[in-house]
Amino acid sequence: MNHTLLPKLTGIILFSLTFFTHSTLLQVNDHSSFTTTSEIGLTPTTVNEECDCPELIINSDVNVEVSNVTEIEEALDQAFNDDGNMTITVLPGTYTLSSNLRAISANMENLSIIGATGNADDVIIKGQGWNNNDVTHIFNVAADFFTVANMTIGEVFYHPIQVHSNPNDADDFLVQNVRFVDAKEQLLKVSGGGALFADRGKILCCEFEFTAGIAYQYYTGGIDAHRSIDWTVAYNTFKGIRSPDGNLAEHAIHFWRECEGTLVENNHVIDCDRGIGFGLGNSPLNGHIGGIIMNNFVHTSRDVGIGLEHSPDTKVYNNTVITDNYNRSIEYRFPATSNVHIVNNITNEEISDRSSGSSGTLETNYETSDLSIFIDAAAYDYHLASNVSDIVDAGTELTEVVTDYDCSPRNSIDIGADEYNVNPDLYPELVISNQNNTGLSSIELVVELKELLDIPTTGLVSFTIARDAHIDFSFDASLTTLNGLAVDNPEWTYDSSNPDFHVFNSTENIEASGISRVGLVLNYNPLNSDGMNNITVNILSGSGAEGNSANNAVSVDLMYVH
Ligand SMILES: [Ca+2]
Ligand SMILES: [Ca+2]
Ligand SMILES: [Ca+2]
Ligand SMILES: [Ca+2]
Repeated sequence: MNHTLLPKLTGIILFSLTFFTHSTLLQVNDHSSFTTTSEIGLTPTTVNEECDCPELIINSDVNVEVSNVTEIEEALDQAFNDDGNMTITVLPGTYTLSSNLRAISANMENLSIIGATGNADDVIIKGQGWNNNDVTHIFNVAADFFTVANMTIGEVFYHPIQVHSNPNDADDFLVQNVRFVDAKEQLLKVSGGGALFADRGKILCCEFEFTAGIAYQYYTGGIDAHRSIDWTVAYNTFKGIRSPDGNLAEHAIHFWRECEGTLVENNHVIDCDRGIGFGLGNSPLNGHIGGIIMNNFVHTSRDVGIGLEHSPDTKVYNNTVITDNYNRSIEYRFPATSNVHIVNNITNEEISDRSSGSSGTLETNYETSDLSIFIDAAAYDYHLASNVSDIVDAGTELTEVVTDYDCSPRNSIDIGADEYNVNPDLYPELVISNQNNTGLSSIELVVELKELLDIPTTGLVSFTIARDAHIDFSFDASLTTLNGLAVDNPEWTYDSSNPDFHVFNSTENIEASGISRVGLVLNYNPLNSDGMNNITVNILSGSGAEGNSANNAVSVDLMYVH
């Protein structure tokens, strides 16, 4: 299923379709996978069930393919000499470094290094093992707009990736669909030390893991970020970030030392010593400001799931946090941790200020020791197994939380990271034979009604098409095929009584994850003029028990000349 597209793209898609001229079959919808096809075969990766990573934007026309370590080194030399502006496509294979690659120096802006297949397992770049300092890093980054994607990196003495904020600040860093494994220290480090900040980094759809289920020493962690502003950490998985020693490992996700505005959402933390942390201790030099931690599944094995320490104005919304061997799932500590807002979290242990002088507001959190409310807590799957009345629809509505851990829509918000689906969600798509009409013409239009949440509709489903003087049709209730598609007209009735809309009503339920199609042959009349208009289809809110009206409309532009 590929039914989550960034909503902001919808306008672009509709706009671009008007420039397709003679296609015979165009599909228009809110959820399609219309994307720019890249010459290097990038495949968006799905981590959570319905969360798609964004299409990678390649910054340059200069694309160099590499298939061995020497070619990687030569490509990096070229990127250095050309001041960046290059894509290096890494063909499938295992690349074992015997010394560090050239650092990504500040002049090498707009450099992307991307695995060719889109599968992170197909390209492996590794060092000589965690205890051999011949290779300390894979990518050591001081340049702006550096992108790395679609590969596995690790087995190094320090960090698979280090992003610098000093003396050059690497802004707009992006890592996507990368597996970080088996380094001696933190798997991704953002280092501080000067007056500058690394801004707007993004860490998306990655995995951070010690493959033995435990690290080599306590001085390690997942993401360890200093002096970072407005970073996004989303759709990642963290596993086995655990210390073998008495001292704890650092958090799976830790932003501290003058970080600000971090968004941490839709991550899955599994069997780590500590989960998500903003700030550390009681010093502003080690603190964090603001930010949001939401829609995460967090499981820790030795210490806190979510910890705020010297972290004012931080929001902790709709997380599910299970803490083994520790009696606080969420902590907010020290006097500077003020005005925090902790809402709609499910925890198995308490949410506590530790009587440390911190202050904030707690609303509609839910603590339970009964892990049978989850689908499979033993496997760290914290989706709700049933309609628990104190959780489902029992949350506080929050403008920031519009989707859940699965990127499914929220409606009557639940507590915790997973929204339990009790209603189906329908959305429309249009398949149209022709968007350009000269004189009187015929258009074959198929309206598709698709169910998104694997729940069947109950009761009447209704949709409308706005009336338009250019368009006339007669509904054929016996039609079963149109434009190469099977259509379900016998299961629909047409109501012509509304002066503003053509109204269609179903006589059958739409199956879970099913599709029902209505086929129409439209007679199009330009009415002695030239111009553009559109066909707009809208599913009636609540019809068929459908529970999300945000995706119920679709429209397609029509060009006409007389
Ligand atoms: Ca900066
Ligand atoms: Ca709900
Ligand atoms: Ca869900
Ligand atoms: Ca809907």
